[in-house]
Amino acid sequence: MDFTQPRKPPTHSHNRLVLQFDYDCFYAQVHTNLNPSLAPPGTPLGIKQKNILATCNYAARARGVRKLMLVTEACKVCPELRLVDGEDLTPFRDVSKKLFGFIRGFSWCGRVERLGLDEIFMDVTDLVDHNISCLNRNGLESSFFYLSKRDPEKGFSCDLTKFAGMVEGEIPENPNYDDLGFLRLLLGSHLALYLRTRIEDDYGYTSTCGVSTNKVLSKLVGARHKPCNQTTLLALTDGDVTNFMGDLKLRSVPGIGFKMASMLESHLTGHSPPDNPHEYESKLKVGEVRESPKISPSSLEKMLSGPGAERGAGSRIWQLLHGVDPSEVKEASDVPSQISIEDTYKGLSTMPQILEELHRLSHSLLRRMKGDLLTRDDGARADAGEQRWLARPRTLRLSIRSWHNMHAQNYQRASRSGPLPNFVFDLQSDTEHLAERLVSEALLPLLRRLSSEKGPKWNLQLINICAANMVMGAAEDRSGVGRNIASMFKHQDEALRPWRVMHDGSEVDDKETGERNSRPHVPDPEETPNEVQKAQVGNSARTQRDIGGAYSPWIEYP
Ligand code: DGT
Ligand code: MG
Repeated sequence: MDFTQPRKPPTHSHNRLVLQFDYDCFYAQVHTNLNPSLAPPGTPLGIKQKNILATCNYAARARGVRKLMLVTEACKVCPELRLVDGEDLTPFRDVSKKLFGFIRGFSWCGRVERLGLDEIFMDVTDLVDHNISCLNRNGLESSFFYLSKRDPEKGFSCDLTKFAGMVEGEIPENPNYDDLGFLRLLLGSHLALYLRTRIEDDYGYTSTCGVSTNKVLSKLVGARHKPCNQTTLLALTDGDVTNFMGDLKLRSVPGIGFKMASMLESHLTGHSPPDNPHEYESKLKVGEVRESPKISPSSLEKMLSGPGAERGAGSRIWQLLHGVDPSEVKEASDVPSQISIEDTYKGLSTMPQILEELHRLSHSLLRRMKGDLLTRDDGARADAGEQRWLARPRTLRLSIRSWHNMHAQNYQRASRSGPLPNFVFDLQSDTEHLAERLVSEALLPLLRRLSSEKGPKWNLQLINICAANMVMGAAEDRSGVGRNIASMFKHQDEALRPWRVMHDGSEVDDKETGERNSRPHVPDPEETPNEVQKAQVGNSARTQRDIGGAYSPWIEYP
């Protein structure tokens, strides 16, 4: 190893302000709000999906119940635990959409990004900078935060002699109110409190928020005080940021996966990496890695090299180790880049079982497409009020994961794709009928093409069906939405860019179309990096998840 390679720390940018919201025990709050009698205050509640707890409320956590515990184990730990089935994701998605729309309404620049169902990033630099320019330094305790440039009455009062919520870092005895970085964080903390209070008062949802200068830092600091609280990372210098990062566990950094952490650990300690990195709990701290002379952007790049590796990944990890994250909060889009539904199984082996599941998943997919891609045409056409497709996916992809050798935990994921038949856009036919046709006319042929992947017999552990390759408007669309096709492609390109290099190594050639189906595995846009990680801990934790949205999480390095 060349120890002389440059280890220059990356440069921080302190000129943005990013808020990260994360609703507390989200699924549990959704069910409690739908049915308050379910869990009066103090009652432990778990949301189960199959045999696992997707989440539990904080009363349950206080009694030792944990997210992703087996239901049997949770009931042993807390016999009074109330359980609700959370397999139907519709209520979670509906609430998530509603709250996202609400928060987005406060943004001036539109940079509001949803990650998973319960996390939102919001770049509020413009709002905060405008308020800094209006600041009356002689009356800080009775300040007014303007939420609109045009309407001076729209806003809220706040006391800017102190931060709102918790602060990570030293608050100076005599703060410098000319320090733009300090002011941004101070004002950002009050905006965060205001928005959290509104979400709670107007909709009944408590949340946690992180306030910092980029997405990674705001997410990391937001997790410091849970639930129902917020934390501002008062890090005004590069040194403050690296200090904050130094004590964190490597695995807690969004974007650093199990494999990466175990690889780094074995690189630093000289021990061979564990057989199954997913089950491995690395205790390594960010600081230990960063300070090691063996680690540099180029050594990281070498470590990450291999088929499908992204160029520049070494520098990106080097940046993360220093808390540097140049990624922008993406502008919200009304159109998801793809919609997909999947479910996991203990091993589907007979054709009737597989057909039944394909039918069920198709039904969900079509319902999702209608929910996410149909819009009311209120004026562009003579027959105002008619529903039309905002966008149409062109490709249907069927992916399976099947056990080849259950004892060796040896499974393979494979997929085939083909055109999504036009009949699915027929608004006159009922969804049940369309789902049946989709199975028989499109999915079964794809399944037949997958039969070479199944081993001696079908033994399916996962089925995923995905409507991809979204095209805005439609050929027969007379309303002019088609004009946006170029910008849609540009947006889609941008949204998918982070994954372009992440080949799902087990995907196979799509022989019939002649194209290599090496499309990177696009992580579930409604799944946070955390969800990806959790799902890897125990796949049984993943039950039917429907996937859609152009809300791109960061790259999850393996
Ligand atoms: P929190 O944020 O710690 O107060 O708790 P939650 O429940 O909000 O957890 P979070 O933010 O990690 O995830 C949001 C929701 O997403 C959660 O209520 C259930 C679901 N979820 C998260 N991870 C997984 C997973 O690995 N499997 C399944 N099935 N659902 C998950
Ligand atoms: Mg949450």
